Amino acid sequence: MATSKQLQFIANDAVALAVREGLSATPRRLPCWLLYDAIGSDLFEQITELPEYYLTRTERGILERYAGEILQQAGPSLTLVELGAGTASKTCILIEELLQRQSRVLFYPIDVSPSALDEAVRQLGRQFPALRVNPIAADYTGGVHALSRISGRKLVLYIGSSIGNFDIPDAIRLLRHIRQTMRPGDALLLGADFAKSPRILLPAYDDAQGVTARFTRNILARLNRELEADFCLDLFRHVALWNRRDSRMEIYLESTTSHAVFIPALDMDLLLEAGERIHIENSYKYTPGMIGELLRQSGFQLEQSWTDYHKWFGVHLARV
Ligand code: AVI
Repeated sequence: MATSKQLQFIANDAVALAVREGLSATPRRLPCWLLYDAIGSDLFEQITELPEYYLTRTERGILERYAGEILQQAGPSLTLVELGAGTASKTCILIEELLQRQSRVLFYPIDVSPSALDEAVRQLGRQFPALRVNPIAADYTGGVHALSRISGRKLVLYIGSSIGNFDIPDAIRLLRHIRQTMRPGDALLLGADFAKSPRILLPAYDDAQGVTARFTRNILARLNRELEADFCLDLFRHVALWNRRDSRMEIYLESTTSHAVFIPALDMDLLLEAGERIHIENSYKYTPGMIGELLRQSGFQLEQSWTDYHKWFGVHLARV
């Protein structure tokens, strides 16, 4: 049990602030970045390998098939930068192709997780001795800031459809911010999921093995670990819905019964009704028109797009 002084300290940090704000709101919500503690990041890695979660392997397929064309289009003498790089597992495809074109390649993976960056440095160092990796541990704001200090012609990678977890105005804000750090000749490579039938989308976010449900419920387990909350995970159902009007998957945790929860670090009592939902995440699914518009409103010009056979996923090259 933490002392009251420790609890006070915890209550001041970003997690506590976000939880207090989100769980006091109507309807209740939690920000999706809270999903990614060490356990959540591990569960997300498992999601990317699920048969229903087509996104990762489809994007990987596009990169494998079109790496040469993408780099040709991006231009000569590139420095690679990746936002939200994680372990940079898909980026290897571009690095391998780039090393055939340039004798010297510099790669700046940017991520909040120092352990993911360590893993990236280790793996890439083993696989590509000629590659120079300069990891930057930072969140989006700090990471985008770091971008402006990188010299040379940049290819900025923002792949994995992470942009889809931002609401449209926030996505535009983030892309504008990225754009401000780029110079003429630099390029952005954006990976984004396309809108498709809910028959494909719903299982991708509610898989048969229940890994995605565990990933979502881990957000409450995190609050139990970090804020000493007493959420009973079995009282929450993972709900994945397709919102056709807004072109997004919506993820919720639904309380199956009316019950109370106490969060000591926030001195906060919650009374949840049976059927009440806590919104956890949106995952936008774009049409080609939405992508062009998103980039245009962010000050980019869409130059070329690559997709897979089913047109399920797109990788887009844009310039300032
Ligand atoms: C990280 N992000 C692109 C994932 C997505 O598909 O929106 C997060 C995720 N949530 C549930 N499954 C995967």
